[in-house]
Order: sequence, then structure tokens, then C-alpha cells
Amino acid sequence: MIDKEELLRRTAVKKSFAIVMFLILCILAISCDSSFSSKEETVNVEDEISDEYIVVGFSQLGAESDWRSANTESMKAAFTTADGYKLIFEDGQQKQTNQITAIRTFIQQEVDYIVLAPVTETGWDTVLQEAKDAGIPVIIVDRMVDVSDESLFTCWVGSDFELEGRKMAEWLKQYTLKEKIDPSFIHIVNIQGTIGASAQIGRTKGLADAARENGWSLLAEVTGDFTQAKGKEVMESLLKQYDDINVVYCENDNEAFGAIEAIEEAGRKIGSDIASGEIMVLSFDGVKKEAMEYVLQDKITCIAECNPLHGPRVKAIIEALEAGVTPDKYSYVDEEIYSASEVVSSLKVGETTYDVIILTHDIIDQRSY
Ligand code: GYE
Repeated sequence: MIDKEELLRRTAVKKSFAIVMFLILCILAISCDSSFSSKEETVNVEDEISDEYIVVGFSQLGAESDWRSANTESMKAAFTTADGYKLIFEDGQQKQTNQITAIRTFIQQEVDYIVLAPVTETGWDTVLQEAKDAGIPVIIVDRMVDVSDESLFTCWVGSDFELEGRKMAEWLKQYTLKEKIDPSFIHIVNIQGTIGASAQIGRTKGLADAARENGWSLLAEVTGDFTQAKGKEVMESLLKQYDDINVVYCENDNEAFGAIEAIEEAGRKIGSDIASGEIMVLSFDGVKKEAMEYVLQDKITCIAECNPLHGPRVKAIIEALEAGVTPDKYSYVDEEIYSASEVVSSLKVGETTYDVIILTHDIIDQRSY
């Protein structure tokens, strides 16, 4: 039996329990509602941020060389939030599949521009069509793409790699003429870059054409993948295969560093005096100070410059596009040729005469990279 007092007490407990539950529910409802509205606010704020910035997705091909590192730095320095850009950087690690994945991700992220430094020239049609369908302009930088429809990319900026190769070959021709070295005495090995990359295709062609025209013996063309390690490995085996090599044409400085190590370890002497049995090293880029110092030491006899500072160039293209101006489809960068030897002071390729920059410490110190 429950007495009346106990009944009243139980009713009061139930009531207060109901009130507490009601209050808890109210609090929960309010907090859910407020978290919902604050989430909405966050989304709005983010929208405002991405509207505020120009979003650039950059697919860099890798980090194989000093040239590449300088190029990456130049791009990162050009596209800063302080300047109104948001740069999404992806390193393809030398694999085209990685670069294609990066581009597809950029499309999903609805970036404003895609910048592509392609590892090799072919194989881009499908993914560039996808970018075009999404209405995202694609700027190609450094190496080129070989696509059936040129409207798949907005424009390209980079170097004339075949011209670099032709300049180097012409330097060698003038050197042998001035030093009265017979063309049949010249025995060259070419340590090529990554096969299928524009820089390899152009530089290889520049030398191969000149070898044919001048009657030089081109003993071998082997890839060194633009790296120091591979350059060394390849040179070691070439030295075992051929005992008459007197010119090593390296398609970048990192390969040259490796080749120089291999030549020195094999007990051979490096330098431009090939008539006395030295092995002459020729190279491309001229980015790292060490490479330029090697020129002064006649370890690398001649370097055809390849300029990596494309960040401001790509930025200028994007600024033009933002202003409704159509940029040139192809923009080539002017480049120098360096040697410490004074034997050749200028050379002619096509209709143009190029001065050879006779390198000094002062010139090295004044360079911007
Ligand atoms: O010469 C080499 C790099 O594509 C121009 O790639 C670039 C080349 C450069 O690995 O060092």
C-alpha cells in the first residue's frame, strides 16, 4: 500500500524527471541547430576563400635534377597566397600515370588552371580532353606534349631543346676546326635524357644531325635518365666498351657529374685537350653553381644553358588569361652558351649568331640561379 504522501512524492519525481528530459532535449536541439548553422557558415567562408584565390594545380614530373629543383622552387615562389594564388603541387615521380592521376584530381577539385610539366611527349590526349571538357585551361611548361588536337592545351612555355643541341654541336665543330682536329678523330658517346622527353629528343637530334653532317663517329646513345647515378653507371660501362671515346655529350649537368666521376675513377683525364688524350665533357642546364665551377676548371668544357625559372612566365600567362588576353601558343626562352675556353667566341646556327659567354667567377656570381 502506498500512502498519499508517498504518491505525491513519486508524482513530483516523475514531473521533475520529465522537466529535466525536456530541458536536455531542448539543449540538444539548440546545439544541433547551432552546429548545423555554424557548419553552413564554414562552407560559406570556404567558398569565399576559393573565390578570392586563383587555384592552380601544378603537375610537376619529378625531382630528378638540379634543373628540376630550381624549376619547382620558381613555380612555388610565383604562386603564393600573398599574390592571390593557391598552388596545389603534385610530384609525379617520373611516372606519367601519376601525372594523369594528378590532373584528374585537379579536375575534380575544380581548379582554375592546370599547369603540366610532362615527363614525356606522348599519351596525353585523353586526360587533356577531360580537362578541356571541364572547361579548365591547361598550360604546358618545360617539355612539350605531342597531341593530335592542339586545342587540348592553351599554350606552352619552355626552351628550344633542338636549338640547344645544335648550338652545342656547332661549338664542337668550330672548336675542332680552330684546333685543326680532323673530324674522323672525334668519337662521341651521348648520355641521353629520359627517352621520349622533349629535352632528350631535341638535344639528341641536334647532335645526331651534326655527327652525320660533320663525319664524327657517334659511338653510342644511351639514356642516363637525367640523373647523376645513372650518368655514372652508363659512363662506367661505355668506358669498358669503347677505348677511343674523346667526347661525352651529356644531356644534362647531373649526368655530367656522374660521367665525370666514372671517368676519373677509371683513371682517365678530363678536359678539352682531346688531341693529347683528354676526354671532353659537354653538357646542358648550367643551373647549379658547381656545374659552372666545373666549366672554369675545364671539367665540363661547354654548357648550353637551359633556363628553369618558369614560375613568373606561367604567372604572366595566367594574368593575361584573367585579363581576357590570348597568350602566344608557344613561347621560347632565350638562352646562352658558356665555356671557359676562348677558342670559340661565337657560333652561327641557322641565320642567328650567338656569342659564347667566356665564363669567369664574376659572371657566375652575377647569375640569378
Ligand atoms: O635539362 C634536365 C631535367 O626538361 C629541360 O629535365 C628539362 C630537363 C633538364 O631533368 O636537367
